[in-house]
Amino acid sequence: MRSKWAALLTSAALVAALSGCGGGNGGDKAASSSAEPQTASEQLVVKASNWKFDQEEYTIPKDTPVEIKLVNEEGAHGLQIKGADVKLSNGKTSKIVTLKEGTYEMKCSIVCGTGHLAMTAKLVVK
Ligand SMILES: [Cu+2]
Repeated sequence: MRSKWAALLTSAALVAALSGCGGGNGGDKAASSSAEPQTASEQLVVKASNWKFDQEEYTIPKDTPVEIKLVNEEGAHGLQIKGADVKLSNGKTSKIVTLKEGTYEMKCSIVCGTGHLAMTAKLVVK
């Protein structure tokens, strides 16, 4: 029966190894970050390029933790959402927020060039 036990132990070790590295998103940072204990149930990706956001209007659900994520596809842009305490740029590209129903103004928060002032969009929360 020695070989059977060996097989059991081997598979147990394998399971432990697999579950050890697969868990959670951004596992290494989760432990040290206490500022944002929430877990987002939705994600909104906003893509920025010279000089616009990829949509004129974004919609997210109200009263729901949503991770707002900024992706710079071209150039260096920021994302600020008025009234939602969101200010993203290259140093910090995502934030989890829970917003009340309404329409929020989004704009670029970095003076990025000639089209900077045109970089606006709407965030509809409903
Ligand atoms: Cu800008």
